[in-house]
Amino acid sequence: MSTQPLLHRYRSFLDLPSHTQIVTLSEGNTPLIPMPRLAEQLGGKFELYVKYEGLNPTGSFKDRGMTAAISEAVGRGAKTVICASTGNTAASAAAYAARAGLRAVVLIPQGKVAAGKLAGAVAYGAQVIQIEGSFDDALHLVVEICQRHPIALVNSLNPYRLEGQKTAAFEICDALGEAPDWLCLPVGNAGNITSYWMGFRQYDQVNQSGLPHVLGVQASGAAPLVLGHAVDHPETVATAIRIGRPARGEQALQAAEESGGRIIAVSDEQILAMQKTLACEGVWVEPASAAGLAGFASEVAAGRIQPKGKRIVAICTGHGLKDPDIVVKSMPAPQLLAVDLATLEEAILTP
Ligand code: AN7
Repeated sequence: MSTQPLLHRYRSFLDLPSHTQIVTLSEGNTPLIPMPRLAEQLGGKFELYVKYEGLNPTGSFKDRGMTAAISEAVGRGAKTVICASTGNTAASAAAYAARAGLRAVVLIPQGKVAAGKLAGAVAYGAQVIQIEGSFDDALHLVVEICQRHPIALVNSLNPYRLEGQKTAAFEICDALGEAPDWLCLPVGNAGNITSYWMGFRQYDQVNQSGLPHVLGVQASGAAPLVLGHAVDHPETVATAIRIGRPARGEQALQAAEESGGRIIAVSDEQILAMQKTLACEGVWVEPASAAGLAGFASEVAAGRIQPKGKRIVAICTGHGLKDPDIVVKSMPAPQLLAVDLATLEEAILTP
C-alpha cells in the first residue's frame, strides 16, 4: 500500500498549479472488491467489482477532489472556503478545511441531508447553513457569494475538484491492468462522471489502458439528464443525488455518448433493493451509492447490456453509515429480552 499522498502518486497526470500545497488525510487507494456471487445473481459469467469509495477518510468519494481543491486554495492564500452540498461535499470540505486551518462554510438544503453527513460537517467545525430551498438554490447562492467576496468555491465547478477526482479512474486501471468494459456510477451534480471520463481518456493516451462504456444513473425523481430538462423539485430517497440542475450536466452527457454508454434513471425502490443486496454481500453503502449498480442490473435484466465475458466496475460513492436512518426507519425495533438464558434459547432456536 502506498503511503504517498494521492496527489503525489499521480502528480504527472494532474493539472494543478505550482502554488498548490498538499493538504491530505490519506485519501484514495480504496479497494476494488470482487462480487462473484452478485454477478451470478445478475446472470453470471462476468467479472463484477465494487470500487468502495465509502472507505475514504470522510466516508465518501468527495475526498479525492477535495484534497486537490483545498490544496490549491491554501496555496493561493485563501482563508475561507464555501460549498453547497447534499451532504458529502460539506463533510469533506469541512474536514480538509479543518486540516488546512481554513474556515469552511457549507450550505445545505433544509431537512434533506442524511444524519451522518450533517454530523460530520459539524464535527469538523464548519459553519453549517440550511437553505429553505434545494441543493440547486444553494449552489446558485454560493456561486454569487464567491463573485462578491474572496472566498474559495470548492464545489465541482472548481476545476481542481475534477483533477483530484480523476485519480479514481487511474486506480481502477492500475488495479485491473486496464480499463473495465463498463463503469457504472450514480450521477447527481455530475462532477464524478465527468472526472472519471477525463481520467480514463488521459490514462489511455499514456498507458493504452483502454476506455470503458460509462453508465451514469440518476434517481427517477431527480433525472434531469434523462428527461432532457431541469427538474425544479427533485425528490428521491437518495438525498445525495437529489439534484435538478447538474452543474456539469453537459459534460456528463458527453461522457456517456463518447464512451458508447448512457445515462438512465432507476426508481427509489430499485435503489433501496440494491442497497440491501449489496449489504447482504457485506458492503453497506448509502442509497445513492447503490444507484449505479441498480442501473446496471436493470440494463442487464432488460437485455440492453450483455455482460457475458466482460469486466464491470460499479462505483459505490459513500458509506452506509452516512445515512443510518434509512435502514433504521424501515426495520422493526430489535427484539428485547429479559436477562434469561431460557428466553434467549427460545428466541434463537425457534424459527
Ligand atoms: C454518495 O455532496 O452533490 O454526480 O453535495 O454524495 O459528482 O454530484 C453529492 C453527490 C453520488 C453524485 N453519490 O456525484 C454533494 C453532492 C454520493 C454523493 C453523488 C453524490 P456527482
